[in-house]
Amino acid sequence: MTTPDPGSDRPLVVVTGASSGIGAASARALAADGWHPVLGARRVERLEQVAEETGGTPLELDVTDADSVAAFAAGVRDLAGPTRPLRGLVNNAGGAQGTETVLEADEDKWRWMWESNVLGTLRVTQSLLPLLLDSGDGHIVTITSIAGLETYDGGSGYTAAKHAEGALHRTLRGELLGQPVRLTEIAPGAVETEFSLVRFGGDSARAAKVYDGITPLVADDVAEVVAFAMNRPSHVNLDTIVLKPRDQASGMRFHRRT
Ligand code: 8X3
Repeated sequence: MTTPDPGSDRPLVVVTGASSGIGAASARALAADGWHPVLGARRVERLEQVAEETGGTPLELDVTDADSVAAFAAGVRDLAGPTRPLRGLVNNAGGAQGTETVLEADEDKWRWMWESNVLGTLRVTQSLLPLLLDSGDGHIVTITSIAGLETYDGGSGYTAAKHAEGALHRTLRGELLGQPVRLTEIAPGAVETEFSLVRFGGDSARAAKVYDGITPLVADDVAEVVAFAMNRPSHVNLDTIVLKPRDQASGMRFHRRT
């Protein structure tokens, strides 16, 4: 006798960058709302922890590597089926490296930001779109950033990549018009996660300064918005959602209490 899979009647949602931060929090929020999260990231051990908490499925994924994305997509295809369609994709993997001016810009950091934010989102979206369409009611949520809507000093590599990622996502809104798939762009401002630690190459003192004297958003604040958007009825498409801490007016303007 085989053990029934408790996730078999829950729709699948792929979450990239699911090992920590906004990705892990989104997986938790969606699991609580009845989704079966398929968790993609490079750090498999951490993914397994999130999988345990959410009843989800961990699958190794490096969005900067086309072969890794192909293997990941094959794994998702194996999990999906008529009782468990792939109905959601949360494009969350990505990040920033450095705060050099344009004059000092480091090409390797730019390349990594384009690979992880732009081409990563392209690869994952391309490979999963057929399954999302087959479900008859798909939804793509892309976590961009306020950096996809404005520029700020020292942010050129990241703002350029996030603008491009936003353009890719928004283009789909037109190209897929008439097809059963919704598209939501969520553009957060300052969220305290590992984001700044990665940006500053592991320098925790510099990372902490970003949030000095403000009350930043936390990953759960964004995750609640992801889940809210995905749980609207099929005819309701929340198109673009910008969320910032009350203490932030723009990428460069904060109210700091210190
Ligand atoms: C992170 C927000 O303002 O550092 O995506 O670009 S910001």
